[in-house]
Amino acid sequence: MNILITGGAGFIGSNFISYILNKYPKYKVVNYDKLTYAGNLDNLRDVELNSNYRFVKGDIVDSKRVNEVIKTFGITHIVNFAAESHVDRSILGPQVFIDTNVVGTQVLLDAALKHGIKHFHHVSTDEVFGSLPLDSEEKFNEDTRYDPRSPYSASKAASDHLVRAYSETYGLPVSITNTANNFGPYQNPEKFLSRAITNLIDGKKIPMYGDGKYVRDWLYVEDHCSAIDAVLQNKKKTTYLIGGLTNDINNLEVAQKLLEIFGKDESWIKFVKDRPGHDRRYAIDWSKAKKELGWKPKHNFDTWLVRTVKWYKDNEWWWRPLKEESEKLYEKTGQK
Ligand code: NAD
Ligand code: TDX
Repeated sequence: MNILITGGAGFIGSNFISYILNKYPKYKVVNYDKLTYAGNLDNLRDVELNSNYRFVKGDIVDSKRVNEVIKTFGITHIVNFAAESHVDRSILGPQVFIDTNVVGTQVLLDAALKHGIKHFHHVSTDEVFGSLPLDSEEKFNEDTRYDPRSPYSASKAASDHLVRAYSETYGLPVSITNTANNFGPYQNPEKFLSRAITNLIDGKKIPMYGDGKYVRDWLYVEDHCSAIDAVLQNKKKTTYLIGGLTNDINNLEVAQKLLEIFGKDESWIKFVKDRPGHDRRYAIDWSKAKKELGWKPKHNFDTWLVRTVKWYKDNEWWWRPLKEESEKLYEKTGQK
Protein backbone atom coordinates (compact mmCIF):
# COMPACT_ATOMS: atom_id res chain seq x y z
CA MET A 1 0.00 0.00 0.00
CA ASN A 2 1.04 3.56 -0.75
CA ILE A 3 -0.99 5.48 1.80
CA LEU A 4 -1.64 9.20 1.92
CA ILE A 5 -2.33 10.05 5.55
CA THR A 6 -3.77 13.53 5.95
CA GLY A 7 -3.41 15.24 9.32
CA GLY A 8 -0.64 12.83 10.24
CA ALA A 9 1.11 15.38 12.45
CA GLY A 10 -1.86 15.53 14.83
CA PHE A 11 -2.62 13.37 17.85
CA ILE A 12 -4.29 10.32 16.30
CA GLY A 13 -2.72 10.62 12.84
CA SER A 14 0.82 10.52 14.24
CA ASN A 15 0.02 7.52 16.45
CA PHE A 16 -1.46 5.83 13.36
CA ILE A 17 1.62 6.49 11.22
CA SER A 18 3.91 4.93 13.85
CA TYR A 19 1.52 1.99 14.20
CA ILE A 20 1.39 1.31 10.44
CA LEU A 21 5.13 1.71 9.77
CA ASN A 22 5.95 -0.63 12.67
CA LYS A 23 3.43 -3.26 11.64
CA TYR A 24 3.93 -3.23 7.87
CA PRO A 25 7.59 -2.82 6.83
CA LYS A 26 6.57 -2.77 3.14
CA TYR A 27 3.92 -0.03 3.29
CA LYS A 28 4.83 3.47 2.21
CA VAL A 29 3.31 6.44 4.02
CA VAL A 30 3.06 10.05 2.92
CA ASN A 31 2.00 12.39 5.72
CA TYR A 32 0.21 15.42 4.24
CA ASP A 33 -0.39 18.05 6.91
CA LYS A 34 -0.87 21.81 7.02
CA LEU A 35 0.81 22.04 10.44
CA THR A 36 -1.85 24.15 12.10
CA TYR A 37 -1.54 24.84 15.83
CA ALA A 38 -2.48 21.14 16.28
CA GLY A 39 0.14 19.72 13.92
CA ASN A 40 3.50 18.86 15.46
CA LEU A 41 6.33 17.01 13.75
CA ASP A 42 7.81 16.21 17.18
CA ASN A 43 5.13 13.51 17.39
CA LEU A 44 6.94 11.68 14.59
CA ARG A 45 10.54 11.74 15.78
CA ASP A 46 10.58 7.92 15.99
CA VAL A 47 9.70 7.48 12.31
CA GLU A 48 11.19 10.50 10.55
CA LEU A 49 14.25 8.53 9.40
CA ASN A 50 12.21 5.58 8.16
CA SER A 51 12.76 5.32 4.38
CA ASN A 52 9.08 4.41 3.90
CA TYR A 53 7.96 7.70 5.44
CA ARG A 54 7.65 11.12 3.79
CA PHE A 55 6.26 14.39 5.12
CA VAL A 56 4.69 16.95 2.80
CA LYS A 57 3.43 20.25 4.16
CA GLY A 58 0.12 21.16 2.58
CA ASP A 59 -3.53 22.03 3.01
CA ILE A 60 -6.28 19.56 2.09
CA VAL A 61 -8.26 22.49 0.70
CA ASP A 62 -5.50 23.07 -1.89
CA SER A 63 -6.72 20.90 -4.75
CA LYS A 64 -3.69 21.45 -7.01
CA ARG A 65 -1.24 20.36 -4.32
CA VAL A 66 -3.34 17.38 -3.22
CA ASN A 67 -3.48 16.12 -6.82
CA GLU A 68 0.26 16.63 -7.29
CA VAL A 69 1.11 14.67 -4.16
CA ILE A 70 -1.17 11.76 -5.06
CA LYS A 71 0.39 11.58 -8.54
CA THR A 72 4.02 12.07 -7.47
CA PHE A 73 3.93 9.35 -4.81
CA GLY A 74 1.67 6.89 -6.67
CA ILE A 75 -0.84 6.90 -3.82
CA THR A 76 -3.24 3.90 -3.72
CA HIS A 77 -5.03 4.51 -0.39
CA ILE A 78 -6.09 7.63 1.53
CA VAL A 79 -6.82 7.88 5.25
CA ASN A 80 -8.25 11.28 6.11
CA PHE A 81 -7.50 12.43 9.66
CA ALA A 82 -6.99 16.11 8.78
CA ALA A 83 -9.53 18.25 10.59
CA GLU A 84 -10.12 21.01 13.02
CA SER A 85 -10.91 18.80 16.00
CA HIS A 86 -11.76 20.90 19.06
CA VAL A 87 -15.39 21.66 19.95
CA ASP A 88 -14.53 24.74 22.05
CA ARG A 89 -12.58 26.29 19.16
CA SER A 90 -15.51 25.59 16.83
CA ILE A 91 -17.77 27.59 19.15
CA LEU A 92 -15.38 30.55 19.05
CA GLY A 93 -14.79 30.42 15.28
CA PRO A 94 -16.71 27.97 13.05
CA GLN A 95 -15.45 29.13 9.63
CA VAL A 96 -12.18 27.18 9.55
CA PHE A 97 -14.12 24.05 10.57
CA ILE A 98 -16.23 24.36 7.43
CA ASP A 99 -13.18 25.10 5.26
CA THR A 100 -11.07 22.18 6.43
CA ASN A 101 -13.59 19.57 7.54
CA VAL A 102 -16.16 20.05 4.78
CA VAL A 103 -14.44 21.66 1.77
CA GLY A 104 -11.13 19.87 2.46
CA THR A 105 -12.84 16.48 2.55
CA GLN A 106 -14.61 17.23 -0.74
CA VAL A 107 -11.29 18.22 -2.36
CA LEU A 108 -9.75 14.92 -1.22
CA LEU A 109 -12.74 12.94 -2.52
CA ASP A 110 -12.48 14.60 -5.94
CA ALA A 111 -8.77 13.85 -6.10
CA ALA A 112 -9.39 10.26 -4.99
CA LEU A 113 -11.87 9.79 -7.83
CA LYS A 114 -9.57 11.38 -10.39
CA HIS A 115 -6.63 9.13 -9.48
CA GLY A 116 -8.59 5.88 -9.08
CA ILE A 117 -7.80 5.52 -5.36
CA LYS A 118 -8.55 1.95 -4.24
CA HIS A 119 -9.80 2.86 -0.78
CA PHE A 120 -10.68 6.20 0.84
CA HIS A 121 -11.05 5.92 4.60
CA HIS A 122 -12.59 8.83 6.50
CA VAL A 123 -11.93 9.25 10.21
CA SER A 124 -14.99 10.65 11.93
CA THR A 125 -16.56 11.01 15.34
CA ASP A 126 -19.44 9.77 17.47
CA GLU A 127 -20.36 13.44 18.01
CA VAL A 128 -22.26 13.45 14.69
CA PHE A 129 -25.04 11.55 16.48
CA GLY A 130 -25.66 14.28 19.05
CA SER A 131 -26.46 13.68 22.69
CA LEU A 132 -27.96 10.71 24.56
CA PRO A 133 -29.97 11.15 27.78
CA LEU A 134 -28.08 10.50 31.02
CA ASP A 135 -30.37 7.90 32.54
CA SER A 136 -30.74 5.54 29.59
CA GLU A 137 -29.20 2.33 28.30
CA GLU A 138 -29.26 3.69 24.75
CA LYS A 139 -26.06 3.56 22.68
CA PHE A 140 -25.10 4.94 19.27
CA ASN A 141 -24.91 2.35 16.48
CA GLU A 142 -24.51 2.42 12.69
CA ASP A 143 -28.26 3.09 12.25
CA THR A 144 -28.44 6.06 14.61
CA ARG A 145 -29.81 9.23 13.02
CA TYR A 146 -27.36 12.11 12.59
CA ASP A 147 -28.06 14.98 15.01
CA PRO A 148 -24.94 17.16 15.36
CA ARG A 149 -25.19 19.98 17.89
CA SER A 150 -21.90 21.93 17.67
CA PRO A 151 -20.22 23.60 14.69
CA TYR A 152 -17.48 20.94 14.98
CA SER A 153 -19.86 17.97 14.90
CA ALA A 154 -21.98 19.61 12.17
CA SER A 155 -18.88 19.98 10.00
CA LYS A 156 -17.90 16.34 10.62
CA ALA A 157 -21.46 15.23 9.84
CA ALA A 158 -21.34 17.17 6.56
CA SER A 159 -18.05 15.49 5.67
CA ASP A 160 -19.49 12.03 6.39
CA HIS A 161 -22.44 12.77 4.09
CA LEU A 162 -20.08 13.86 1.31
CA VAL A 163 -18.02 10.69 1.68
CA ARG A 164 -21.14 8.52 1.33
CA ALA A 165 -22.40 10.67 -1.56
CA TYR A 166 -19.15 10.03 -3.49
CA SER A 167 -19.64 6.32 -2.97
CA GLU A 168 -23.31 6.29 -4.03
CA THR A 169 -22.97 8.75 -6.93
CA TYR A 170 -19.53 8.00 -8.36
CA GLY A 171 -18.76 4.54 -6.95
CA LEU A 172 -15.72 5.68 -4.95
CA PRO A 173 -14.68 2.88 -2.55
CA VAL A 174 -15.08 4.51 0.86
CA SER A 175 -15.33 3.62 4.52
CA ILE A 176 -15.97 5.66 7.66
CA THR A 177 -15.20 5.12 11.33
CA ASN A 178 -17.15 7.14 13.92
CA THR A 179 -15.07 6.95 17.02
CA ALA A 180 -15.23 7.73 20.73
CA ASN A 181 -13.04 10.17 22.71
CA ASN A 182 -9.42 9.10 22.32
CA PHE A 183 -6.72 9.44 24.96
CA GLY A 184 -3.00 8.70 25.02
CA PRO A 185 0.39 10.19 24.07
CA TYR A 186 0.69 13.32 21.90
CA GLN A 187 -2.79 14.71 22.58
CA ASN A 188 -2.79 18.51 22.54
CA PRO A 189 -3.22 19.83 26.12
CA GLU A 190 -6.36 21.69 25.04
CA LYS A 191 -8.46 18.50 25.39
CA PHE A 192 -10.02 17.45 28.72
CA LEU A 193 -7.75 14.57 29.77
CA SER A 194 -4.48 16.02 28.56
CA ARG A 195 -5.46 19.44 29.97
CA ALA A 196 -6.35 17.94 33.36
CA ILE A 197 -3.14 15.88 33.54
CA THR A 198 -0.84 18.75 32.54
CA ASN A 199 -2.65 21.11 34.94
CA LEU A 200 -2.10 18.67 37.82
CA ILE A 201 1.59 18.30 36.91
CA ASP A 202 1.76 22.12 37.06
CA GLY A 203 0.06 22.20 40.47
CA LYS A 204 -3.16 23.62 39.01
CA LYS A 205 -6.74 22.38 39.40
CA ILE A 206 -8.80 20.34 36.93
CA PRO A 207 -11.25 22.68 35.15
CA MET A 208 -14.68 21.01 35.18
CA TYR A 209 -17.38 22.26 32.84
CA GLY A 210 -20.87 22.69 34.33
CA ASP A 211 -21.91 19.99 36.80
CA GLY A 212 -19.32 17.52 35.44
CA LYS A 213 -22.01 14.88 34.86
CA TYR A 214 -21.17 14.57 31.18
CA VAL A 215 -20.47 11.08 29.94
CA ARG A 216 -17.92 10.18 27.27
CA ASP A 217 -16.84 6.81 25.86
CA TRP A 218 -13.04 6.63 26.25
CA LEU A 219 -10.81 4.78 23.79
CA TYR A 220 -7.04 4.39 24.05
CA VAL A 221 -5.52 5.78 20.84
CA GLU A 222 -3.77 2.51 19.88
CA ASP A 223 -7.15 0.77 19.83
CA HIS A 224 -8.35 3.41 17.38
CA CYS A 225 -5.29 2.71 15.19
CA SER A 226 -5.94 -1.03 15.20
CA ALA A 227 -9.60 -0.42 14.25
CA ILE A 228 -8.68 1.70 11.21
CA ASP A 229 -6.07 -0.90 10.25
CA ALA A 230 -8.75 -3.62 10.42
CA VAL A 231 -11.03 -1.56 8.15
CA LEU A 232 -8.20 -1.04 5.63
CA GLN A 233 -7.47 -4.78 5.54
CA ASN A 234 -11.13 -5.70 5.06
CA LYS A 235 -12.73 -6.04 1.62
CA LYS A 236 -16.12 -4.71 2.72
CA LYS A 237 -16.31 -0.92 2.64
CA THR A 238 -18.83 0.45 5.06
CA THR A 239 -19.26 2.41 8.30
CA TYR A 240 -18.15 1.19 11.73
CA LEU A 241 -18.64 2.69 15.17
CA ILE A 242 -15.53 2.34 17.31
CA GLY A 243 -15.73 2.64 21.09
CA GLY A 244 -13.76 1.77 24.18
CA LEU A 245 -14.08 -0.25 27.37
CA THR A 246 -15.50 2.39 29.71
CA ASN A 247 -19.07 2.03 30.85
CA ASP A 248 -20.83 5.36 31.29
CA ILE A 249 -18.12 7.11 33.24
CA ASN A 250 -18.67 10.85 33.71
CA ASN A 251 -16.11 13.67 33.74
CA LEU A 252 -16.21 13.92 37.54
CA GLU A 253 -15.40 10.21 37.84
CA VAL A 254 -12.55 10.58 35.31
CA ALA A 255 -11.22 13.51 37.39
CA GLN A 256 -11.46 11.42 40.58
CA LYS A 257 -9.37 8.68 38.97
CA LEU A 258 -6.74 11.24 38.01
CA LEU A 259 -6.71 12.72 41.51
CA GLU A 260 -6.17 9.24 42.95
CA ILE A 261 -3.19 8.73 40.62
CA PHE A 262 -1.75 12.10 41.70
CA GLY A 263 -2.57 11.51 45.41
CA LYS A 264 -4.73 14.64 45.59
CA ASP A 265 -8.25 15.25 46.98
CA GLU A 266 -11.39 16.68 45.37
CA SER A 267 -10.49 20.25 46.25
CA TRP A 268 -8.31 19.99 43.10
CA ILE A 269 -11.44 20.19 40.93
CA LYS A 270 -12.51 23.68 39.91
CA PHE A 271 -16.00 24.08 38.48
CA VAL A 272 -16.04 26.51 35.56
CA LYS A 273 -18.58 27.83 33.08
CA ASP A 274 -20.30 25.15 31.02
CA ARG A 275 -19.79 24.65 27.27
CA PRO A 276 -22.73 26.03 25.24
CA GLY A 277 -24.78 23.18 23.73
CA HIS A 278 -22.73 20.65 25.73
CA ASP A 279 -23.63 17.08 24.69
CA ARG A 280 -24.69 15.16 27.81
CA ARG A 281 -23.76 11.59 27.02
CA TYR A 282 -22.04 9.49 24.36
CA ALA A 283 -22.05 5.67 24.39
CA ILE A 284 -21.03 3.40 21.54
CA ASP A 285 -22.18 -0.02 20.48
CA TRP A 286 -19.14 -1.40 18.62
CA SER A 287 -20.56 -4.89 18.03
CA LYS A 288 -20.62 -4.51 14.20
CA ALA A 289 -16.85 -3.91 14.15
CA LYS A 290 -16.34 -6.92 16.42
CA LYS A 291 -18.55 -9.17 14.30
CA GLU A 292 -17.33 -8.12 10.84
CA LEU A 293 -13.70 -7.15 11.50
CA GLY A 294 -12.87 -9.27 14.54
CA TRP A 295 -11.78 -5.98 16.18
CA LYS A 296 -12.16 -5.11 19.83
CA PRO A 297 -10.49 -2.59 22.14
CA LYS A 298 -7.70 -4.13 24.23
CA HIS A 299 -6.62 -1.30 26.51
CA ASN A 300 -8.64 -0.88 29.69
CA PHE A 301 -9.20 2.66 30.90
CA ASP A 302 -7.73 2.49 34.42
CA THR A 303 -4.40 0.89 33.46
CA TRP A 304 -3.89 3.06 30.40
CA LEU A 305 -4.87 6.21 32.26
CA VAL A 306 -2.01 5.53 34.68
CA ARG A 307 0.36 4.97 31.74
CA THR A 308 -0.89 8.09 29.99
CA VAL A 309 -0.23 10.16 33.12
CA LYS A 310 3.27 8.69 33.22
CA TRP A 311 3.80 9.59 29.55
CA TYR A 312 2.91 13.25 30.20
CA LYS A 313 5.14 13.29 33.30
CA ASP A 314 8.05 11.83 31.29
CA ASN A 315 7.51 14.00 28.21
CA GLU A 316 7.13 17.51 29.48
CA TRP A 317 9.46 18.61 26.63
CA TRP A 318 6.64 17.70 24.24
CA TRP A 319 3.63 19.43 25.83
CA ARG A 320 5.25 22.39 27.62
CA PRO A 321 5.57 24.55 24.46
CA LEU A 322 1.88 23.89 23.62
CA LYS A 323 0.38 24.50 27.04
CA GLU A 324 0.59 28.28 27.09
CA GLU A 325 -1.22 28.61 23.77
CA SER A 326 -3.95 26.15 24.71
CA GLU A 327 -4.62 27.98 27.98
CA LYS A 328 -4.97 31.25 26.02
CA LEU A 329 -8.00 29.65 24.36
CA TYR A 330 -9.65 29.24 27.76
CA GLU A 331 -8.94 32.85 28.68
CA LYS A 332 -11.10 33.70 25.67
CA THR A 333 -13.88 31.24 26.61
CA GLY A 334 -13.73 32.13 30.32
CA GLN A 335 -13.16 28.45 31.26
CA LYS A 336 -9.96 28.74 33.30
P1 NAD B 1 -5.69 17.00 15.96
O1 NAD B 1 -6.36 18.31 16.10
O2 NAD B 1 -4.73 16.56 17.02
O3 NAD B 1 -4.88 16.93 14.59
C1 NAD B 1 -5.40 17.42 13.38
C2 NAD B 1 -4.26 17.44 12.35
O4 NAD B 1 -4.81 17.88 11.10
C3 NAD B 1 -3.13 18.41 12.69
O5 NAD B 1 -1.88 17.80 12.46
C4 NAD B 1 -3.35 19.59 11.76
O6 NAD B 1 -2.16 20.28 11.42
C5 NAD B 1 -3.96 18.88 10.55
N1 NAD B 1 -4.78 19.79 9.72
C6 NAD B 1 -5.75 20.64 10.16
N2 NAD B 1 -6.26 21.33 9.11
C7 NAD B 1 -5.63 20.86 8.00
C8 NAD B 1 -5.75 21.16 6.61
N3 NAD B 1 -6.61 22.08 6.16
N4 NAD B 1 -4.96 20.50 5.74
C9 NAD B 1 -4.07 19.56 6.18
N5 NAD B 1 -3.90 19.25 7.49
C10 NAD B 1 -4.68 19.89 8.39
O7 NAD B 1 -6.85 15.95 15.77
P2 NAD B 1 -7.00 14.46 16.32
O8 NAD B 1 -7.53 14.51 17.70
O9 NAD B 1 -5.76 13.69 16.02
O10 NAD B 1 -8.19 13.95 15.37
C11 NAD B 1 -7.91 13.37 14.11
C12 NAD B 1 -9.20 13.02 13.43
O11 NAD B 1 -9.94 12.12 14.24
C13 NAD B 1 -10.12 14.22 13.17
O12 NAD B 1 -10.73 14.05 11.92
C14 NAD B 1 -11.15 14.14 14.29
O13 NAD B 1 -12.38 14.71 13.89
C15 NAD B 1 -11.25 12.64 14.48
N6 NAD B 1 -11.63 12.18 15.81
C16 NAD B 1 -10.92 12.60 16.91
C17 NAD B 1 -11.25 12.10 18.16
C18 NAD B 1 -10.50 12.50 19.40
O14 NAD B 1 -10.87 12.09 20.50
N7 NAD B 1 -9.41 13.25 19.31
C19 NAD B 1 -12.31 11.19 18.29
C20 NAD B 1 -13.02 10.81 17.15
C21 NAD B 1 -12.65 11.30 15.91
O1 TDX C 1 -11.26 21.72 30.45
C1 TDX C 1 -12.21 20.98 30.14
N1 TDX C 1 -13.12 20.61 31.10
C2 TDX C 1 -14.19 19.81 30.84
O2 TDX C 1 -14.99 19.52 31.75
C3 TDX C 1 -12.40 20.48 28.80
C4 TDX C 1 -11.43 20.86 27.72
C5 TDX C 1 -13.46 19.66 28.56
N2 TDX C 1 -14.34 19.33 29.53
C6 TDX C 1 -15.43 18.38 29.24
C7 TDX C 1 -16.21 18.59 27.96
C8 TDX C 1 -16.58 17.17 27.56
O3 TDX C 1 -17.73 16.76 28.30
O4 TDX C 1 -14.78 17.11 29.07
C9 TDX C 1 -15.40 16.33 28.03
C10 TDX C 1 -14.38 16.05 26.94
O5 TDX C 1 -14.09 17.29 26.31
P1 TDX C 1 -13.05 17.37 25.08
O6 TDX C 1 -11.75 16.78 25.49
O7 TDX C 1 -13.07 18.78 24.58
O8 TDX C 1 -13.69 16.35 24.05
P2 TDX C 1 -15.10 16.29 23.31
O9 TDX C 1 -15.74 17.62 23.23
O10 TDX C 1 -15.90 15.18 23.93
O11 TDX C 1 -14.60 15.87 21.83
C11 TDX C 1 -13.52 14.90 21.65
O12 TDX C 1 -14.01 13.63 21.33
C12 TDX C 1 -14.64 13.47 20.07
C13 TDX C 1 -12.55 15.38 20.55
O13 TDX C 1 -12.08 16.68 20.87
C14 TDX C 1 -13.22 15.36 19.21
O14 TDX C 1 -12.27 15.68 18.19
C15 TDX C 1 -13.76 13.98 18.94
O15 TDX C 1 -14.48 13.99 17.76
